[in-house]
Amino acid sequence: MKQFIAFLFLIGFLHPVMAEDGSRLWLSLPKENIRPTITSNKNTATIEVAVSELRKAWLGAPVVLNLQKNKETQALGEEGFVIRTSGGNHSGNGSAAQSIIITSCGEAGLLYGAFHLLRLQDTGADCSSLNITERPSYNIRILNHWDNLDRTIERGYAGRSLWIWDELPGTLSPRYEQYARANASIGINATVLNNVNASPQVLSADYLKKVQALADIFRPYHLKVYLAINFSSPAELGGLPTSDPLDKEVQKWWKAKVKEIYALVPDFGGFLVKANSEGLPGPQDFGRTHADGANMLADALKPYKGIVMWRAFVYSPGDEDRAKQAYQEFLPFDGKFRDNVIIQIKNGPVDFQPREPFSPLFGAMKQTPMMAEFQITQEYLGFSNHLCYLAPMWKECLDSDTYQLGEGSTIARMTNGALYKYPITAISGVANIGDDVNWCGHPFAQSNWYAFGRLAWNPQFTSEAIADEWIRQTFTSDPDFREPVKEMMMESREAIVDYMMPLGLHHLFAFGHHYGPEPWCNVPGARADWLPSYYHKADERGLGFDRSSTGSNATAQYNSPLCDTYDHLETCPENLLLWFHHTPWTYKMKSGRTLWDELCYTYDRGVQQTRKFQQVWDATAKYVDVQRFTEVQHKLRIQARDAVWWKDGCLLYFQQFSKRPIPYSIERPVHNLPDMMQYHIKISNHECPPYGFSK
Ligand code: GCW
Repeated sequence: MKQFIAFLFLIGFLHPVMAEDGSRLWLSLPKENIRPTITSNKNTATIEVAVSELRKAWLGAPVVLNLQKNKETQALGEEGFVIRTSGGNHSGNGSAAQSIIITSCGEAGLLYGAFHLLRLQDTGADCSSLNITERPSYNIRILNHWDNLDRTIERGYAGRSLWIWDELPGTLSPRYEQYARANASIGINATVLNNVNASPQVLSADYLKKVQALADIFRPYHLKVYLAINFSSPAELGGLPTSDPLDKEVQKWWKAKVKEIYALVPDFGGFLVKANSEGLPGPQDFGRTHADGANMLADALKPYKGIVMWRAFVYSPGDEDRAKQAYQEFLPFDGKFRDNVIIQIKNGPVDFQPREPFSPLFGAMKQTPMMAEFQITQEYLGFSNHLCYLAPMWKECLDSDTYQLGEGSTIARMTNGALYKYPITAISGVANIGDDVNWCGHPFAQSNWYAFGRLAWNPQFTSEAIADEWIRQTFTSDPDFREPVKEMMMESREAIVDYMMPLGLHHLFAFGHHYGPEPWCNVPGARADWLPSYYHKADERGLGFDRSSTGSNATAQYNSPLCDTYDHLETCPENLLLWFHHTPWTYKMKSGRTLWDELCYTYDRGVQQTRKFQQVWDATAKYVDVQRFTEVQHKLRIQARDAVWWKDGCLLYFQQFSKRPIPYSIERPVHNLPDMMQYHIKISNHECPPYGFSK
């Protein structure tokens, strides 16, 4: 053992790349020697952060931070900024320029400008002649933590919650500030601290003091705090006989609670609400509507400029196709919400699957602000074991055309104020952050936190450009590392779709934890819509959910021409085929293969991709420190093994229905279906490895 440790120490010592444990994230390394002057025309806590960030790491020309209202800065808003170089002869990082001036009409703009300048430096941009204007696309760029008060995290795979509630408000972990700093560096300006499956306790006087302590730390970083609330808090916490939103005492209770919150946190953002969803309480428990519930809270928050983010993630176990229910339930309330309510809609109509079509609600509401909810944590994408760069998946949704106001009504433009001038615009992501040293469990999962921030700032950025920035800041700019790794990131989501759920398959997951495949899963007494067979509908004829006009008619929820495109087998995009159509095994795909053969080839392609990722990564050893190299290598091995497990499990199971051979040119199964049906991939909720199988 001792010898082994000595060996590890030696390779660490001899290794050309400085040791890193991932805790730095993508942030600039402090620089020791060069100290250009950094000045500002005003001093506030936020401007001080901006100044100190530049003092720590900026190597170029002197920088002036200029808080100034003029026509240009006012047009960019308080979070927007201008960066210009002045004087000097221009070369390299701006050191030849006389100075660089960052101007904004808001202190937040100066903070974001400072981080932008550092990003330019760290990504190797030419800073000699800058003329940059930037403003964020959405007003609210918010993380949703599904963190419970006992520090477990629902669907969290990177350790325990960052918030050490027991110690707050007395003891303040240094990580609180580091968290705020990381968010500020990518423009995230809001955070919901607790799980949408909310405990009423978070609104107790004790907890609100803890919330206050966090808000105080976050404030200089321009990070606003929001809370998820439990709709029956008036009864459960306040002891009232009811939580009926039309009850005067209930309304009074919420008003008093909101007043108490703002006394502690004057810039509190508002509430996120999961109501009448998956067994949680809500207005319907009292015969009231989503609008009644949301508006009651909105009225309490309005005097303080607080908002309500009301989630549309609702579905019940009846006969109706789950994918249709949010639309059916919410559309009747279009235009019935207060102006400080925004409806938060998951990207797809079911639930963060590796691939879904976009939620048709985005193309339906005409008088209600809507915001997208993405999942940064990889509940359905291999937890923090699988390398999956999510920007392409989010872009796929944001760039989807809803056709609501004709061509070009993309989800990005439907929600960011381009097409509707609502007072609030927002975008949210379910956080993948925990107390692991590297924050996100998988070193590459950090790229998803990063990408969420960058896309929330500007959904027009390309996934590739964001990956490029992230790699340069997190690892190295060396093209021999950067290019292959970027390609791997860009292909990673599609690879996962291929080996987990290609061609529009969805929800084939094991019950409860959602890690491995269990298309056969049948938990006695479980709700039908929580079981894979509800979604894949495999039978001797074929595979897939008929959501066309001959089936559940979910296709009709999309605007023309999409409703027709999706409705017909021949025009439906093949990557959504089994989402919308129960398709015969013999159906001829565009490749000329039958559906069955295509399915086999696609699963196999996914497996082959994971092998390729291993090769790509192993070849990067000399560019990466030992710790991060080994961590990724280890996780890619798990991923490659899981991919085979997925392929064998799904193909062998579906083969029982297709009764066709797995094409002989692809890899043969290495597992037996009866074994797979008996064993589950073993995972524990908080840490993914140790890897193994259990009964
Ligand atoms: O994706 C499902 C998850 C639940 C989650 C729920 C939701 C927080 O499996 O864990 O609960 O969605 O989004 O409300």
